[in-house]
Amino acid sequence: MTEIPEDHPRQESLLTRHRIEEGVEKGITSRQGLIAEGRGEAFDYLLGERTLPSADDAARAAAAHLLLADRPVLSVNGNVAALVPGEIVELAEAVEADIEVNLFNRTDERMRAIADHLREHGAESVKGLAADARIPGLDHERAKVDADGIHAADVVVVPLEDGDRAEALAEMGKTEIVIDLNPLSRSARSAAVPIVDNILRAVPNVTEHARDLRDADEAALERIVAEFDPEDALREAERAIRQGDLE
Ligand code: PTJ
Repeated sequence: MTEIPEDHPRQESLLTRHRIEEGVEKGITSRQGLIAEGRGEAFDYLLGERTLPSADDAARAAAAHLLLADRPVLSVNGNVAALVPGEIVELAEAVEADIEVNLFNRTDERMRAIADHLREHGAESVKGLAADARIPGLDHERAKVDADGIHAADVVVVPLEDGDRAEALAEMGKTEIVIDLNPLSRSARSAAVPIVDNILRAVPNVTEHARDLRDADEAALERIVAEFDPEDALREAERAIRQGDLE
């Protein structure tokens, strides 16, 4: 790849593109993942490539939900694995969550490549390969989940998701934490906690909040959860995108 100078104004996003490209070359990310990345980049540009205060509140509420959960699971697809493999493992450790691979464009090769990639980044166990349960009401590959993973989870983190599964999981009564740069997406709109932020910033931010809240008692965590309003968070993100005050 062409060397990207450190002072290049788009250095960060060019490096991110390169990671996604590498993911495709390694058989981790789907080719559609390239398109998803482009869409995300456009929203991030309009947000000023920063974490809005409302997204930070959402990350804190997400951390509180995860710490309160009995069976939290972090769902990983090809873009997530390419962009934040080590950060997902750190979050899983901080909140004692399982990691499960769940793909829209599911093949055995990609499932295995992603599980291996996550193990190389420190994951001790990776679910998703058993696929011994189904999410009701979904007829595509994303319906395939592990009975002791996403199927049994009470809180699920679903980053960069398509709307169908997000809605189906919400229908199953699970608390959903969605990370998506598009505040108008169906996934963000069906989430108990929509984090409208780049996954590169959002995952480490949730981990930081989780570490900060590690010693908080249940009542304090429940207060953080109760005080968070998903409608406000979506409205705030949409306002920032529409009104944009880019410097
Ligand atoms: O790996 P697979 O087979 O499961 O496929 C994964 C993709 C991402 C290809 C699939 O889920 C898909 O097509 O997703 P969509 O419908 O394009 O939705 C992806 C959403 O993620 C869009 O709303 C994007 O704006 C958003 N997005 C893209 N990149 C980022 C992002 N959100 C946060 N951080 C990003 N870096």
